[in-house]
Amino acid sequence: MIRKRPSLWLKTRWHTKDRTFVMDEARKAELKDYSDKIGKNNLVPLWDRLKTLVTPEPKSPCQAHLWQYEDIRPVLLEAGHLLTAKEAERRVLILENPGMPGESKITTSLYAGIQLIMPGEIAPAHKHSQAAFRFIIEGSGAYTAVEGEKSYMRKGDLILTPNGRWHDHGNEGDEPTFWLDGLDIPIVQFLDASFMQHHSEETHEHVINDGDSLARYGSGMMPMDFEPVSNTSPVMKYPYDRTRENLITMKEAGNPDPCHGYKLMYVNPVDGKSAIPTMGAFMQLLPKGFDSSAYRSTDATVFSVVEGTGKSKIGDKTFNWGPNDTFVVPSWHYVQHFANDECVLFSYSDRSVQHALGLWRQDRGNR
Ligand code: 1HN
Repeated sequence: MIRKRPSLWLKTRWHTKDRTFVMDEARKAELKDYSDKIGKNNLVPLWDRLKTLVTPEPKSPCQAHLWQYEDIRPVLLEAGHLLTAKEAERRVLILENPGMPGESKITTSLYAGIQLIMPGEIAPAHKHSQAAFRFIIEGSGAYTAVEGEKSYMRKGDLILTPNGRWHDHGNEGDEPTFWLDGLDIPIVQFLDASFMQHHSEETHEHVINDGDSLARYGSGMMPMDFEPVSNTSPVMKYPYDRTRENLITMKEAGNPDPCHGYKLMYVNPVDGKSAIPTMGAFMQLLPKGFDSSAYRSTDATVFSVVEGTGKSKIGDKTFNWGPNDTFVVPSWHYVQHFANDECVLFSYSDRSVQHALGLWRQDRGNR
């Protein structure tokens, strides 16, 4: 039965400051009974939820955090003696955000892990809907092969694994090799679009030489009549020696950005957009003594330190970092970097997704 209550508005006081109604206990109980009743039919009053659903600014469970390489390296090596890469499929320690325990996420939209492959090992070929990149931290002689193109790893290289392509790893050298894996797992999970397949052979046939795609697509030229097969960059490896040289040349020209120092984005040479559609990746150089202006943006960002030591103030916390450490800056948290030495920082985020959807915002620190 619907009761008419013309006098309802008289019973309610409106708090303009926090936009809430003040109700007496009887009315609160009445509304609680109502929501319990309709809940049985899987119905929920929006008036109970609106404030948490639509926030005036980003409010994330993601926390600022630093993972020191010295805490990861020895325990990952220990795993190297506990199980083979083949047994594990991928021998990886997930960098799990302390604000989202059990979720295998470093930010709400991104995954990060540190992977180890021991000399002589292979990690078998598979493919999946999730896109990945490898950012090399330590060791050489190992490779990632994507549909038969082997990219040998050196510190600071970025190697792509576009979604849906066969990929395997191997270590032909004599050093354990460590890298940071970045994947768009939470995005694919959110969209319920995950498929995965194992290859019938342990490794895909290796038929294309290291550097082949870089030569064809990544040198300011393109093969005649080239038709891209996807919106991921056709360049499989962005070698650090090139990236570093570009940053040094920019530094020599001077005029650093107050927030970023000298910063470059890894792009798909076909369209100038992000090299991987679901993940933006960047490399920046901070000159010795650089003290960046406070900056915040809506893309929570994962940083991996390549060279140098320094510290970052993220919100009200300060983290001291050095080579191979990883840290995360949550969405819409002010970040300010201080470089003790000349520093090089790799980073990645979901900026490309937010850009594509018209959601991305930044604030260059005019507080
Ligand atoms: C994967 O395929 C790799 O290929 C690494 O190295 C980490 C995490 C979840 C799902 C697939 C790799 C992964 C992954």
